Amino acid sequence: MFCFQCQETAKGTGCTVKGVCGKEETTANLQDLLIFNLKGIAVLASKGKAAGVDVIKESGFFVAQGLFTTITNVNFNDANLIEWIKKAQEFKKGLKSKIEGKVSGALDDSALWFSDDEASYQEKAKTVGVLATENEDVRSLRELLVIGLKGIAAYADHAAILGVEKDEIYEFILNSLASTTENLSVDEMVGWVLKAGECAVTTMAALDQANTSAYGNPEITEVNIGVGKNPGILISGHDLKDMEELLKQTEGTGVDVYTHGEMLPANYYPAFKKYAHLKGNYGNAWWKQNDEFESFNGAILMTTNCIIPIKKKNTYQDRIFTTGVVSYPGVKHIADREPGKAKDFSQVIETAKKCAPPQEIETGKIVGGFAHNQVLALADKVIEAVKSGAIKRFIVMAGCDGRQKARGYFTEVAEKLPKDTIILTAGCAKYRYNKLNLGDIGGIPRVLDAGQCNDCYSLAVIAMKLRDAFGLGHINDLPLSFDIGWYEQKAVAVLLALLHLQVKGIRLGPTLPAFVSPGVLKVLVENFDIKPIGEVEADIEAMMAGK
Ligand code: SF4
Ligand code: SF3
Repeated sequence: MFCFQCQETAKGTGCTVKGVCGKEETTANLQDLLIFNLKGIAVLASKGKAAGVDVIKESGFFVAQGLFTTITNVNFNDANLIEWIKKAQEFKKGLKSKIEGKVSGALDDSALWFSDDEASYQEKAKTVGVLATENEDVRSLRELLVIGLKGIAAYADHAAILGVEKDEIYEFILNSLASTTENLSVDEMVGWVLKAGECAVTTMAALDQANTSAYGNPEITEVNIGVGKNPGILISGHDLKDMEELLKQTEGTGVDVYTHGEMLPANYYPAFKKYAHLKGNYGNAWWKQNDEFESFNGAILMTTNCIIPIKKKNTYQDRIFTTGVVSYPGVKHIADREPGKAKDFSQVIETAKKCAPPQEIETGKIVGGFAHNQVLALADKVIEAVKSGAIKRFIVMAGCDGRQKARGYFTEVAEKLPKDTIILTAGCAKYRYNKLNLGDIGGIPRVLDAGQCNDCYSLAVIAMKLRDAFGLGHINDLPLSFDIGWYEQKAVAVLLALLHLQVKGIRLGPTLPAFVSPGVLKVLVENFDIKPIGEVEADIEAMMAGK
C-alpha cells in the first residue's frame, strides 16, 4: 500500500504497511482500485459528453459517492469496498454500451478493465495506486487534484442529498478526474488544480444553499455541553438530512439526541433547534471518540467521517451504527433511503432505549452559529468595532483537528492572540479552543464559529462583505490572516478554494501535505506565499503585522 492523503501520514511521507489511521493494507489497496474504476467512469462519461451522449448527472453522482468513501476515516470495510468496485464496473459497462460506436480513439485501461475475480483485486490494485506515476511532480499534481476532488465530491454528495445538484460540478469532477489518466504538461496539470479551487467554491456555495434552504440560516446559539437524564443517541459526521430524519423519528420516544464532532453546528439551525430533545453537544473532535463513545453509553450514528477503529478495550461495537458512505467491519449499517422515503433509524432508537444515560464529562455551554447571514446581521457592529480600533485583526483558524500534539499550537495561538482580535472558525479545528474563555469585544464573541468545514464558504462570504464595506480592492487588504489546520481531504478542497479566491500568505499546519512535492510547493509558495506554521509567538507577531 501507499497512502499519503492525510496530515497524519506515517513519517510525514506515506503509510506503507498499515495506515496511522488504522486502515489495513488490503483496504488501502481496494480504495486504490476503486479510484482506478472511478477514473474509468470519468473517462467514459467525459468522452460520451464530448460525443453528445450526456451521462454527466448519473456518473457525477456515482463518482462523487465513490470518491467520498475513500476519504480518511470513512470506510474501513474490505467487503464493502469490493462491492463498490463491482458496482463501479457495472456502471462502466452501462456507460460503454451507451457510447459504443459514438466515441473514437483509444480508451485508458481504467475504462477497459473488468474482473469478477476478487482474488485478483489486490494484485491489480498494486499496479494502479499512487506510486504508478513515477515522476514526483506529476504524481504530486495528479494526487493534489484527486485529493481535492475527494473533498469536493463529499460536499457535492451532501448537496445532492438535499436536492441541490449542479451539472457543472459533476462535469468538472468527471473531466478533471479523467485528466489524471492523460499525459499532460505541468502547466496543464497546475491549471486543473487551480480550477478545482473554483469548483470547490461553487460546490460549497451549492451546499450552503442546500443547507440554508432546507434548515434555515444558522443563528447565534448557546449549545449545552452537559447531559440530561434520558438515554441518548450521539450523531456524528456532516450529514444534516440524517440529522433531520433522526430528530423526527426520536421525537416522543424518550430518547435524547446529542451531536458529536462535526455535527455540533446542527445545533445552530432553526429547523433543528425547535426539537427539545436535541440536548446539545457531547465531547470533542473525532479523535477522542474511543473514550467519548464509551462514556456516552448510548447509541451512536456515524453519518460521514470521521469514524476511527474501535479498540479492543471498547464496548460500543454493538451500539454504533454507520450510514451513507461510511462502513466499518462488524458494525451495523443503516440502509439508504428508498425513493420518497426517509431512512429507517428504528434500530438505532431501539438500541438507545436499552442503554444507560450518558455519563457527564463536562458542563457548560459553547456559543456558535456565526455563518454569513448571522454575521452580516451584526455587520454594523463589527464594522464599527474595526473602525474604532476595538477589533484590530481577524484570524481565520478553520479546518480540521487531529491527534498530533503539535496541534496544541492552535490552542496556544488562540490563548495568546491579543485581546483585540477575533478568531473566525469552521470545521472540527475549533475544538482546540472553543471551550476556552476568550471573552468578547463589545458583545461580539472572540471566537466566531460559522459551522462545519464546508462553512468555510461562509467565512469567505463574510470576508468579501467586509472588503466591500471598507471599500477595499481585495480580501487580502483586510486586517485578516489565515492560520489553517488540516487533516483530511475536505480541508484540501477548502484550501484550493481559498487559493482560487487569491488569498495570499496562508499558514498551514501542523505540517505541510506529504503529497505536495518540493517542485509543486515552489509553485504554491511563489504564487500564493503559502507557509508552514512556525513558533506561536513569532507567528502571532507576524500575523498582527499583516505578514
Ligand atoms: Fe495513512 Fe492518512 Fe492514508 Fe490513513 S488516510 S493510510 S493515516 S495517509
Ligand atoms: Fe473534522 Fe474529520 Fe476534517 Fe469537516 S471530522 S473537518 S477531520
